[in-house]
Amino acid sequence: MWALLSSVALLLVVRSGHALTGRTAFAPAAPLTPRGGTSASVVRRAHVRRGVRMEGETLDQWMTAQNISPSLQSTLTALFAACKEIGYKVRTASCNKISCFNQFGDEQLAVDVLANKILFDQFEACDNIATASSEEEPIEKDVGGRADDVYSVAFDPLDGSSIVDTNFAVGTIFGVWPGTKLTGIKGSEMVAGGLCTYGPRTSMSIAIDGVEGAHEFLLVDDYTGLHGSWVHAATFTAIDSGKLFAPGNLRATQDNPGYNELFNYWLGNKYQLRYTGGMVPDVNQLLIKGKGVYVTPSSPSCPSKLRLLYEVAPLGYLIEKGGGMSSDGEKSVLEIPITTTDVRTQCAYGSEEEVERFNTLVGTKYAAALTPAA
Ligand code: AFP
Repeated sequence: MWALLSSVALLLVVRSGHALTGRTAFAPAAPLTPRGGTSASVVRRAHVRRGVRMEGETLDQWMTAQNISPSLQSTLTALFAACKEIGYKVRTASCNKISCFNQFGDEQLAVDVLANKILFDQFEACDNIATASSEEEPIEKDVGGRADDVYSVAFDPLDGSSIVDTNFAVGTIFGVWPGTKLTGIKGSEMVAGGLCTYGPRTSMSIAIDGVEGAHEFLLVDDYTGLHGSWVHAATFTAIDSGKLFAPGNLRATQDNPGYNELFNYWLGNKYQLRYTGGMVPDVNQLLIKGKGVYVTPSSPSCPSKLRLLYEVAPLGYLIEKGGGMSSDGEKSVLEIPITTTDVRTQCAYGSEEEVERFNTLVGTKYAAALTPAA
């Protein structure tokens, strides 16, 4: 009885705290601090109340413990807040045969357009973000951050928009660079990069400069009506050899003999096919499973459509920090100069052994024509 009463009391405190602050369910930066408790204590007590024990620090606790600078913390908080909202919009979208839509204000917007808007809105409200560029709007856009310490963010707001109607997992990809520029840079200069997966669960995989490994955060229900809290769930430090393959741009096997040979190697050696056609879950599985390989090679008739700034470099940063390797056929994708927002490249991610095999069999024979002149 006492347990039931205290549960109800906790719920009321949380609800009234939310109502008093007048914040929306997806408000960014400031953590919820209801009277009589911190956000962290609310999350922990709420889980215990339902008999579910979620271990792990909240996002704020974790970032502070990792000594991440306040300016980068506020940048990442804006990103996590946007992804939480996009996850909710994807979960609650309605779809026809071509697209999925959701409400934004009084408008019906396709979810990829909505995701783009949500990210820009969050970034414009963050004084530490100076420039942002989206695969949907491939320009360097001044988003108003004027703090002493500023960052620039490149992102693909909803990768896999062609599979969102089939309810496959989709995701957001992002890279964060110091300063105000998103061209004339390299992936190796990133200070954070990662992806958010909107699948049965909403999860964030992120790597941050100065923090060892790659890290997974899960969006868990905190029973506050705020659509969940981010909790640190896992650390990834190794991608080992293992017979799992994800073959992107498979049509290129028809006129890239090296890719054809690589594909036949996987089949002949009884590798396990794990490919959804969504780059976010297809690459993220390498961290989760701790093994395997993802490739998108080019061929004369089917060049890779993947963009270095919005997809290839951020995922290369994540995979390399998570203990794996990336390549464009000969070198790390983090070493390719990002001369324009439109540079495209083939790529491979995975264990050292698998990526070396990609370099040997696929190499760069059909990669040269990919990068448009600066
Ligand atoms: P969409 O956003 O247009 O659906 O493209 C997604 C994507 O760029 C990437 O997420 C996939 O890895 C790739 O396309 C899959 O395409 P193919 O396997 O047909 O090359």
